[in-house]
Amino acid sequence: MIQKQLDKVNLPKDLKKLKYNELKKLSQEIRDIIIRVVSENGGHLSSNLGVVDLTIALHRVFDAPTDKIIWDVGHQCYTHKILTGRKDRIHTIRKKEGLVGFPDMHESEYDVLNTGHASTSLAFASGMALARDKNNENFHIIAVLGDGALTGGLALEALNHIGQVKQRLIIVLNDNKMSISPNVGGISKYLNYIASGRSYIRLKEIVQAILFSIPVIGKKMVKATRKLLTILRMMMVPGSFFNDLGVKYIGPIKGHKLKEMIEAFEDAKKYDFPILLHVVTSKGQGYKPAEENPSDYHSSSPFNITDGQFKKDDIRPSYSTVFGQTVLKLIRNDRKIIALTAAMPGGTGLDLVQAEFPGNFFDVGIAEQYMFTFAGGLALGGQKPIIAIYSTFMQRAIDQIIHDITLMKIPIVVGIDRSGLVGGDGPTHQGVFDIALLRPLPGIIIAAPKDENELQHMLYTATRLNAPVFIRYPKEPGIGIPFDTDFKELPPGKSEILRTGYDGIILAVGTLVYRALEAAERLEKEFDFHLTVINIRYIKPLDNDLILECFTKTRKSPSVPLNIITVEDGIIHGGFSTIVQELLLNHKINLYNLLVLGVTEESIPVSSREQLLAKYNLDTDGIFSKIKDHFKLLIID
Ligand SMILES: Cc1ncc(C[n+]2csc(CCOP(=O)(O)OP(=O)(O)O)c2C)c(N)n1
Repeated sequence: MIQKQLDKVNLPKDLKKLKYNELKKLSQEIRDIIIRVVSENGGHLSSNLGVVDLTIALHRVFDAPTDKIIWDVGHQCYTHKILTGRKDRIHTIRKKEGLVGFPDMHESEYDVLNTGHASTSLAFASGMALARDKNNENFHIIAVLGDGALTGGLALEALNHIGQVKQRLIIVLNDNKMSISPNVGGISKYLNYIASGRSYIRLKEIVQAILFSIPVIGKKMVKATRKLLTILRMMMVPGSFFNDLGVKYIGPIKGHKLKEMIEAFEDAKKYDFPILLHVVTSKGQGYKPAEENPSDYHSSSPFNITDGQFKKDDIRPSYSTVFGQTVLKLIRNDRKIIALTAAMPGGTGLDLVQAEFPGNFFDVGIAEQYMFTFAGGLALGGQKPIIAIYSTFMQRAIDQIIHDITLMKIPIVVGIDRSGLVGGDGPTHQGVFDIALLRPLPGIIIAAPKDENELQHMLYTATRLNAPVFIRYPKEPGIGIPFDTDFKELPPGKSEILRTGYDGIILAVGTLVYRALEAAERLEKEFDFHLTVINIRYIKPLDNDLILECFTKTRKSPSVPLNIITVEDGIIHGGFSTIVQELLLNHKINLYNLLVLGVTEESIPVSSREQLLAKYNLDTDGIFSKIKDHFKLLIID
């Protein structure tokens, strides 16, 4: 049997023994593994295929874990995990109790940081390099970031500072021209320009044109000037932007040529100031469907390897799709609406708007902070911005939301996608903090639809309100109910009673309402325990009147405690349940028996959404059992 190259490699040091042709074979073996694993588990296929060669070259040249390799975002870490002692567990990636899909310092000493959010690598590298120098240590620090991550303000702030402090530090810019979608903005254009070497090509054309116009000696001189052109190329192509900032630019380097990269990385060791190696790679390299359509395979669901078809059997629309479709409908009637995304047009459903109304759509790049303040400016100018953003990435813009939007009560609408528990990506991508972060902010409205119809009606209502409105919805398919064709207003501060019972009250938020409803029905059947279920709809302002009225109606006598259950898809500390507790306190309701159901841990493990809901007792079974146990219900005969 032919021995596989990967059989010889358990740790990065083993790469140093391999010849170039063996490294090339290894690269193919790793690609095959990544394609197979992602086709089964889902995951970040195209970014990982793009950096197989780059990762091999880095681990061949540097000595991790002494040298620190920092992966920006970290979604491209699969080859790194395979080469750093985890090849036997790579098939568990993104699964319950499996490897995390991002670097995780608790998982391996080779993972320098926990990452998931973009553009952090340069700031960490900068701080670590300065600390290393102050400690008189002597290892290399290598930050690998993509051209997408470079559009993030944090990365640019770091570059600005690195150019000033001038720590010894290696930046590898992995340029594949793509964020999740094609990269946007001036920096991206600039990188394309230097990667294509157009300035050099133009110069070469001019020089050759002049020389050819000189009779007889022209051709000889062309040859003689080749050397000169090479020198000129070195002078012209290098990115003056980086050099002028104080970070030496080297490149462009071909990111699928192992020898070229290995030589460049070896050479990089000699500098004692910050350098940036511009490595040009191709997203999806080695798997045709991903090469042709890198965005679709960026964060891929499972697929058939032979034809690349995704294995989706659920035809219910996602909340993101409903959001995108609704914004589209709204723009058809009101061209002042502007849809905004920070590098997530596909994930948020706003690609639908981009296709039909490109003038009413802006992808600002990985620039969440900018997006909120930009939206503030648009709104002050009379436009009607609608932002779609993942809950986890909104965390980055909390100051802009407070200082630039809510303190001035600027009316914007925000769709908080992937709110609550998020499957697959692990702790860095959870959307559980948004209620707790937003609820103290003055004058805002926070809504949570129970299904896709409520989402579209809430969005419609939000565009008619003169306030900052935040609508949170999870990453899961809609309920699959018939879709209302006409919009209707759902007045802020009004909840909905879905069923009535006089043994207690469930106050449920968002799409967990249906699970709470089902649990209540089972409790009635099996335990003769009758619960009112309220669909909260608006977390802020809360429908105090309706809730207090229900409390009054439900209390059996002044001496019997009121049974209350809160159900929310978010962290309980500072979340919805604390709003209910404030209500009880403010209205001097002292005699109650409260069961709080929500997320109880800040660091949430890797699992599917359904597994996570079950873990925190937020699925139907969990809500049912928790109520049964808490109120000590006995089976009826
Ligand atoms: C702050 C933040 N916003 C958005 C994202 C979602 N996101 C994950 S990867 C990615 C694209 C990154 O592009 P790039 O850095 O060029 O890496 P590539 O995937 O192309 O290798 C985006 C937008 C994120 N992880 N963090």
